Amino acid sequence: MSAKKTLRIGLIGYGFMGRTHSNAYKRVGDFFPELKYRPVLKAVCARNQERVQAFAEQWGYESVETDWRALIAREDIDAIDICTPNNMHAEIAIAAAAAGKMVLCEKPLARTVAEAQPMVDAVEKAGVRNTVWYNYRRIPAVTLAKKLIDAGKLGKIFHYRANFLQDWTISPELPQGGEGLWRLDNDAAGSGVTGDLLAHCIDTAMWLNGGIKDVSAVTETFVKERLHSGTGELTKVGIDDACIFHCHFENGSLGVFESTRYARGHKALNTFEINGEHASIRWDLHDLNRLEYFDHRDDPMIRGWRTIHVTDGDHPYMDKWWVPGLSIGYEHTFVHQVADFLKSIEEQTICSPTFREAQETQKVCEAVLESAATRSWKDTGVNWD
Ligand code: SOE
Repeated sequence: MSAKKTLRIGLIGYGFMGRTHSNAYKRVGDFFPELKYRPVLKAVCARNQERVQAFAEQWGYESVETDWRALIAREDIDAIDICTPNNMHAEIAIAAAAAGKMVLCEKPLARTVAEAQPMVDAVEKAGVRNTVWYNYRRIPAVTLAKKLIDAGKLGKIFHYRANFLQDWTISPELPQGGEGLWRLDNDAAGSGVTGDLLAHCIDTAMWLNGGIKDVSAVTETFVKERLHSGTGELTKVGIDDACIFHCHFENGSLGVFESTRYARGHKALNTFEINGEHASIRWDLHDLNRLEYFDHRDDPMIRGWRTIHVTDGDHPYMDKWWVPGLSIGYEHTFVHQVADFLKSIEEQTICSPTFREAQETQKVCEAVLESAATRSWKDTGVNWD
């Protein structure tokens, strides 16, 4: 077997996403042996020397840095993977692209469209490979949904319905800011559930059903003040705790989206349902290996919702894992995205979603927040060809 080429990874940030990405880099070669590139865990970077050293030893990174600029300057790093709070994405990505590094960035691309655009410009000017970790596209059932829609199985689409419901910020005692709670600090995150959770739903929706043309939204901040971990002061909350919006898609269909982190009884209920002229499909992250399908063309005597257990070898990605009937999990979506990224290097293609595609999702998020703030419909300006 010819020697593998290496892709030397420099990871910035080691939280929850640092773990999912590191796991994916370590496992991809075992399950996608045909790939010509293999990731090397070259360095992980974070401010706290002791904690980043411990993470490096636990996961097998060869070295550590405490200044991301030093990491980007290293000649022995090929790709920078950004797992920081959203307010750091732009500066790091722009510097990495200027240094000729490939850039993988956690979602959302940035806090605003204006902050994200120079990121798109930087990677395209430098001609470096780039992708954004909208990982739910790479759940086999979601990829299968894309194949069914693109094959015309559903026919003309009339409705798209999506939820992303969680419950972890309901306590008023939860501070904003600081380790793991930056998502509650508007300065670090840029928004609440809109950029954190609806961004996933919007990316999936546009990937499956095309561009979102305009939106009408309502947001709410239920807990108005929280202690700020950084200042210790009781501070006004600037994020949206919950968001509901409806929209027109470019293809004439209507969309309804809801997200909250106050929904008792739901830990990560990410769902979509799509209704077409011939058929409907629906999917739920809590049962991620299944895609439900209804086809009006079935014999009326047996017409009804059927469950496709998306674990057969001819289902997307599933030939890489176990045997039919045995499921995979959330963590496999990151392995799939790393595999697709490595393949895109080999084939000189793109690994979707690119920064440019993720900027379109950013435009919808921003239009949603503007619509809610002005209690009016907002055009998104999305260009989703
Ligand atoms: C928290 O809401 C969170 O971790 C998001 O930030 C992730 O993107 C989502 O996949 C799970 O929930």
